[in-house]
Amino acid sequence: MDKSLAEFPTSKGTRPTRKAIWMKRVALAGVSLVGLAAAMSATAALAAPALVIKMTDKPPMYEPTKATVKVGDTVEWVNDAKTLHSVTADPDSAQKPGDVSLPPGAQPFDSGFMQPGATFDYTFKVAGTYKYLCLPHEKDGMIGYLVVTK
Ligand SMILES: [Cu+2]
Repeated sequence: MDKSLAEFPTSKGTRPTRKAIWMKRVALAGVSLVGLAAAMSATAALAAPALVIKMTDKPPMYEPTKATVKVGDTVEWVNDAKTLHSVTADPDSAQKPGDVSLPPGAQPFDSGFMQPGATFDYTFKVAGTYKYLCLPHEKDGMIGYLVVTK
């Protein structure tokens, strides 16, 4: 009798099915775009102002007080005096309502305090009548008028 029984291993190597969990880590590389705008400083050719307005001390006033320019013109104010002056076309800065007025759609502007010899340039883009004042001399009636035509 052939006892040589080929015993097949009945025990199956049961391997528990393991789900391999694949964790994908997506590294998000932050792409930073370097703006070139900072490096691009446009140096526009300085055009001569269409009008120069002087600021004087005695009495404190703009000379000329009233003038007319065109849209696109640049007006230059010059502190031709020995004290501080300003070109203030901002209604919020007026002590007395009405001392500053701007045409509809015009943005307020303000030179801030100008030292003797300082200049301030502004290019008008909106037509209409501008009434502006000098911060130190509003009480003295230092108010200017500009009519900007199209
Ligand atoms: Cu002034």
